[in-house]
Amino acid sequence: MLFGRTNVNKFLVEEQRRNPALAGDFSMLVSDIVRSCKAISHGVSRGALAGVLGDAGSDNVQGEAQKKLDVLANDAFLHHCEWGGHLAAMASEEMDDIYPIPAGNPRGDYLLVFDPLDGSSNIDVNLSVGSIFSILRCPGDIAKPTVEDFLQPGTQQVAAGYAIYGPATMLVLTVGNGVHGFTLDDEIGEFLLTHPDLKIAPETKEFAINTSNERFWEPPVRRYVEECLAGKTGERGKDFNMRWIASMVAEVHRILMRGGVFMYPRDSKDPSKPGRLRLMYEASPMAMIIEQAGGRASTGRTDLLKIKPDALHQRVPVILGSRSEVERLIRYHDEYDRGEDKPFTSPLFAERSLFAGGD
Ligand code: AFP
Repeated sequence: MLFGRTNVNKFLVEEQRRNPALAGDFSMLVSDIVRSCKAISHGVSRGALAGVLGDAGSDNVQGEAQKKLDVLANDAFLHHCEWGGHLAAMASEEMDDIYPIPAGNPRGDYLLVFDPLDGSSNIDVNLSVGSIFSILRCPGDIAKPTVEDFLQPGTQQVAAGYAIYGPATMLVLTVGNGVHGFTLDDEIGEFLLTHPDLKIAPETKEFAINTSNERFWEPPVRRYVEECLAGKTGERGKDFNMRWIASMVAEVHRILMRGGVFMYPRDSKDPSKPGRLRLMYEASPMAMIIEQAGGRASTGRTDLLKIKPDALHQRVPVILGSRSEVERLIRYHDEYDRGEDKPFTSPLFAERSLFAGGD
């Protein structure tokens, strides 16, 4: 087995031969992304030894305090992906505006969107974090890429993936032909195919949601969670487990490995934000991965992949994972919107007008 495993480069070349639509330098672009992830993995694993823990002393466009590793990971993506000639521009959760490929470097007709370090609150406590990316084609003039070029629904993604920096570093990738997992072999510096054709179990007994936000949830989500908590004696007739890692990459990875449902739903915490997670950097790429693995991804009312972004840093409600659970949650939203849901135990959530409205 030592020499038998497919590395990510071979996998990509084979995918490109299978699908001629993955034009020209696609596999080389993904190789640049892979190099970024290896560099970030190295920084994350060195932690305090490399002096990379702690705050950077700056805020990102969302007004969130940046960690040193947020900034370093962002720089790693820019540095590894700006010179290859495959991209017209990049957009990052950590940058206010799009980043056109600097003058002097050749440009290609792909766009790269990324969250360089997801789950940054986990960095300083040595827990799992990850990077998320999405590749689009540039529909406009590659000499003058604009924000509008990036505002495409998730269905237009050419590829999506993430790297998880956990006990082992893994890369999980889809180019529209299933979802495949590669594990980084530090000794040879390569990602090797270890988890081909991942499929999400359709049924589950695990859910992930930040229950400290319970008072802000809409009634359909409260109904779902109440039923899970009631366990064997309740509506669902089985006991559930709850998990919360505070890194979407880690939650999605667990769901890919053994099923489950992840929710960061619409809530009333901050009326200016319809959800916590970012559509282009988190929701769309993860939705592509989840659906390619046989799961389902929704806001509760709309398929995540069908949403055309209005803005680069737009936020959305996210419900994704095992198909049957997500479909149950969609049904609960529908029943609530049509006034056909069951009464709720809490008077707060029986007050329909508090949460009325769409996504
Ligand atoms: P950061 O990368 O900005 O730390 O955010 C991570 C994240 O967007 C997502 O990965 C988690 O699911 C979510 O935030 C966790 O948020 P809370 O635990 O604070 O609710």
